[in-house]
Amino acid sequence: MSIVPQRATAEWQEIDRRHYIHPYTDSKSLGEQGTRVITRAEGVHLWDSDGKRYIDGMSGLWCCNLGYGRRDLVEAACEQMRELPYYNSFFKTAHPPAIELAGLLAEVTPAQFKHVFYTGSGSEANDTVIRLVRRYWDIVGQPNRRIIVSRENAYHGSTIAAASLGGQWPVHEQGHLPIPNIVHVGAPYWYGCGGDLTPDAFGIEAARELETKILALGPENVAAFIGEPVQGAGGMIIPPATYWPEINRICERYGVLLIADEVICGFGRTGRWFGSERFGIKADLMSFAKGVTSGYLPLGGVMVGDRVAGPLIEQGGEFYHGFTYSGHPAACALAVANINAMRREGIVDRVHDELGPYLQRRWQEFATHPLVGEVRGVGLLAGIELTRNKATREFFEPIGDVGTVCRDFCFQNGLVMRAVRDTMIIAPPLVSTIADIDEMWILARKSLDMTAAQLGIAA
Ligand code: PXG
Repeated sequence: MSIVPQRATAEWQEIDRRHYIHPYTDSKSLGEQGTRVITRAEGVHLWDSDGKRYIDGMSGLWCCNLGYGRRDLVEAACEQMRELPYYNSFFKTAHPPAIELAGLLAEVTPAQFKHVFYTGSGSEANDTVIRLVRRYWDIVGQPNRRIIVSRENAYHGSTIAAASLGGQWPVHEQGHLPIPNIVHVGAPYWYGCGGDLTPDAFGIEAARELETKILALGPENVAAFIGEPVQGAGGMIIPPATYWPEINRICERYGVLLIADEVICGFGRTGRWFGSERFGIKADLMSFAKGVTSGYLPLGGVMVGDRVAGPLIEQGGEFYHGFTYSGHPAACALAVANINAMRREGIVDRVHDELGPYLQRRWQEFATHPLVGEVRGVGLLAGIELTRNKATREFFEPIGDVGTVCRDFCFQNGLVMRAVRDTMIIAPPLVSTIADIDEMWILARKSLDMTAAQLGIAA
């Protein structure tokens, strides 16, 4: 029997309206509309409290990589809860799931990563990154290296530190951010900023902004550079092929630590275990969350590369940092089951060889749609940038309204897609079938056509 009572949708909406402040939401306007209540899910489908079915093109929030309703994942967590529902890793203790997961993570991450620090989320992981970076430079005797360089449109989370790393100015304005010693350079967003340059030329130029910034600040003051391999919540910004190799070169040249935020790209999303492998990023630290448990339970962490782990462990003494839920046993047990299932079922290879290329091929068909300026993607990530004028890549004014219209049509048509400004985003579960991708394509096409019709543009 369900512990949560069954109610009519309107009743839930009323309680929600009275008591619930949602994340990233205008509560007043949600209150007027009424919240959409999702009650159950199976595979790649969701159902709401009125029984309407949706195909989930966003894997929840870019996390439910193995889809919903996996008994093996649920059982792993339940069994662990029965055996040991909670214990911590402070004060020289640990428990089997956290230890086993650490070993597994060292196996599936790039070779320089042999150590993990657990957190409860991606935001906490990026806060931890800042603590690790500062600690590292203190230990190795360069305490002036304090500044971390991030990028416009980056999303690294919602705590004070993670939101400071983020590059979304309205967020900074609301939160009186960033905290000191965090600066930003431009994003490798060719469509929006590349002008007449080729993508490859623009990739070099965007990377060189980092070099210019390091030289202006003084390399002796620069601690690290952080970037998502692909900027997800910032609008599916896929860097040109030239970008990351140039970032590697610059970080190496000035001794700056390189941090890959793998919260979205990690665990198979790009067709490799980590986005760093897909783009050849030589990272010293890697934050992760989301896909490590397919979102079934909250878990995040930082993979600590040898360059940082060596001094931290050998010379650092006690690291005054940790969370009550660092390495929660149920979440770790579930993550072990999740990674084992990914290996057993060949999920990453399937995204690389079959599903990713299929999604990209189908999504490119949208490029000829009159509303579409660019289709870009990698693996099971894709974005459709909507435009007023295909030739000039002109944005709609005000930015974001057309994306919201299209997003609402998607919901109406039974497809979950996310709009970032006027870019429609899809990040389907890694266990989707070809037929699921086809269903998403049909509904996305219908939603684009309805959006065009509303704007008076012939589709
Ligand atoms: N880094 C990246 C790259 C992310 O995408 C975080 C860190 C923070 O993780 P937590 O677990 O603290 O949320 C994220 C989270 C969206 C959306 O609307 C994206 C995220 C979270 C919520 C909404 O696209 N990404």
